[in-house]
Amino acid sequence: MTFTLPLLNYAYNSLEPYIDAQTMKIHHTKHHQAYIDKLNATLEKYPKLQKESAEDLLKNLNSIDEDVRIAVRNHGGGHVNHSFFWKILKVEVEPTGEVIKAINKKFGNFNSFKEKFRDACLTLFGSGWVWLAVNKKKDLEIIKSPNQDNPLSDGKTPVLGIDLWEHAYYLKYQNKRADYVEAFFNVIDWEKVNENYVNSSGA
Ligand code: MN3
Repeated sequence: MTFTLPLLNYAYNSLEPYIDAQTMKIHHTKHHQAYIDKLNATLEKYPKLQKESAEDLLKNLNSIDEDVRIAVRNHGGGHVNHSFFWKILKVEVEPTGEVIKAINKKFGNFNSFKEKFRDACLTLFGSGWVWLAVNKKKDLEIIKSPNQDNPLSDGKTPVLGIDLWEHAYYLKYQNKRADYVEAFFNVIDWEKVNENYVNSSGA
């Protein structure tokens, strides 16, 4: 079995003006596809690993042959992270549901959460992701990941995540990561994030 590019259930221009159509198209068809191609090439000689889901590969990195572990971590992470990211994007959905109750409980209020999340985004050095994830204690955590690492590899389940590689925003925002992060808050599909939260925490 080989991994394939998931289709988006929305048009590339549907997140405008916050994320532009050209960025979405290149990000999906070129960057995400490249992770998939490299993951498939990496697993060519490892038929046993091909039977696993990409998420399971990331959850069990330590059990993967050292020869391909880093490649699976990078390209498998790239595939899982982008597949996840596309699904949590939708324009102007009001924050809603159990996840917002949990956010308010953990961070005091939504604005305080947003501030902490933004700080994490702006202090992440280089390329990577910032996540809101559920840890083993069913508690919410803001996590900074370098490269294409995913909280799944640390036993945590992401419910929300932002791609902070420049390819995610450079065409429209250039070096202004803060503006991209601000715009991102207008394209979070809180209904999907809530679904992720409820499924991960048993809330
Ligand atoms: Mn990306």
